[in-house]
Amino acid sequence: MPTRYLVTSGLPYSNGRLHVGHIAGAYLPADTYVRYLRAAGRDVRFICGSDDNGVAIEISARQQNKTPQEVSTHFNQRQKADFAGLRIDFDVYGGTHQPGYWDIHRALSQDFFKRIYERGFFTKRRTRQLFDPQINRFLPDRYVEGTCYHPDCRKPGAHGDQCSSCGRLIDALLLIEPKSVITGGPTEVRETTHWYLRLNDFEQPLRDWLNTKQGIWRPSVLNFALGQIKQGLPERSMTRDIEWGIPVPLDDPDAAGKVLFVWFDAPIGYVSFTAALCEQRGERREDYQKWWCDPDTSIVHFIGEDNTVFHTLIWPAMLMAEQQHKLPAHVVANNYLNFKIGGGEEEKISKSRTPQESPVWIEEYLKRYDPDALRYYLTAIAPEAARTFFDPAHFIQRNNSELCDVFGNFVNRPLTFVARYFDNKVPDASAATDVDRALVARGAAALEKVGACIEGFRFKAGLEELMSFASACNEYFQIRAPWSSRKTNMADCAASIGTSVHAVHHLAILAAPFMPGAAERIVAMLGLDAPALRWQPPAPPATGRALGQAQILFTKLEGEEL
Ligand code: B3M
Ligand code: ZN
Repeated sequence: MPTRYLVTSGLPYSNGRLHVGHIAGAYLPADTYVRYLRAAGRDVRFICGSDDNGVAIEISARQQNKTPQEVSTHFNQRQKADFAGLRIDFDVYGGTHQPGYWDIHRALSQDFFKRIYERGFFTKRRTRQLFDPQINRFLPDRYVEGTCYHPDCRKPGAHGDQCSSCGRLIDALLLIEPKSVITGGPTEVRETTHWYLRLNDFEQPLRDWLNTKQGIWRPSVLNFALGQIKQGLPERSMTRDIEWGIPVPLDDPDAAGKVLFVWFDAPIGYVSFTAALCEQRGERREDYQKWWCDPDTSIVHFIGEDNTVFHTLIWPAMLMAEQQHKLPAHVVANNYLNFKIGGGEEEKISKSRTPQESPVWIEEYLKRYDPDALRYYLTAIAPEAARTFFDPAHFIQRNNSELCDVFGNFVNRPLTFVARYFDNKVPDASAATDVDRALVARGAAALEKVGACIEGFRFKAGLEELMSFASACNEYFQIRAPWSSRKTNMADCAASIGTSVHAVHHLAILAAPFMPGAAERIVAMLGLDAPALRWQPPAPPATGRALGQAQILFTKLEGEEL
């Protein structure tokens, strides 16, 4: 077992608000994983921040008549607040062009580039590139759109770097009928100079490394990456002709005015934010190496499916080329989460088409609803193996019939019983029966099973295990019927209620990685505090100990509300 875990979530571009699809993809599972690891006593750092450089931000700024700095800082703050509202608690939320992070990020990124340069893995090449004559500038790959040239795809809407339909890498110059995304006009081909990372030099090392992950990583991720290698990895330009970004650190007139490709510096953000975090905690900047250069640290990247190429091939190739930092132990990729209302069509959540006040935007959701309810639903429908969709009616139904009627109901019944008939003190469970002992054993087994699911990145299965324990608790309560034994056999009644209180404690521990707010509310109702959430079978509640005040755990939602 590794001694340390460095967990990252893909860095969101700081030019838009977060929606449920982002959260389900790269953030919620990572937060669940981190909470579990911490509860299990492991040493973890959880790293994220915004991806501020590059052309996407530059274009947004142009459209809004603002500077890239203004746009990226605004959305960096917005995203940070959204994450906090959902209780996605990073140790650091940096930003690749934000005050407090930019200096260190630029320095580390330039060092990275220079090391790869010195080791000879870049080819300097005079090339032809698509140019938009209307605005007199070269078009970075993201800003060219055309029809995919892969014969079995041929779909429109392919970008100059990657096809959004088939997901394969694209050479922009081969696109069929390329158009400028900025002006919509036709493009021209002109000459420029760039530095290309020779990915093909790493085909064999990448294949060997990926093969060590067989049976450990999700097959979809591995097969995709190995499939790309099989087709051959073209060299990729790591520099760009734009202004907003990290200057290319070479003493070469051809490098003047160019910046690093945003996908070159973005993953280095994971490293630079770790270094910034060390400084924030009063350590030295170099202490980040304990997390990035030490074989005892397990580095885990959580990402959305469209980032798979970069995290399984290009970033690892960069690491192999520069030779100072460790490769990730895991890359956990989720599929897209779409959106669907009633019997309507499944659609992508989009800045322009999805209504601004829709609760699929996290900012809107948090104005009205409980973050735990969303965390529950997004884990229950997690797109771990295939795309899934967010359906508001389905969300309400699962909130009401599962969270309220099963989980909340079981927590509420014994606790209100204790308040009513036992002076709100834990009753004496010494008359416990085999049925009581079986429930407690089942709780301990659930801890093992859910823990194994989370460590295996099967969050949905872990949540199902938790809910099946909650159902078992309800069945237990029905069978033991304390409302009737209260009249006939008080010792038996006390044993069933004491056991139920113990089971509620198990539920709090099990729920904590998934629904931290609910877990804290239960702990308060039990009259305990945070250490009670350690991932281990809890001791039986001491007879006579006073409980806190019982309250409703989850709120029912009405159909019309969403
Ligand atoms: N910003 C892409 C995205 O949001 C990108 C992730 C960077 S992770 C280093 O899809
Ligand atoms: Zn395609």
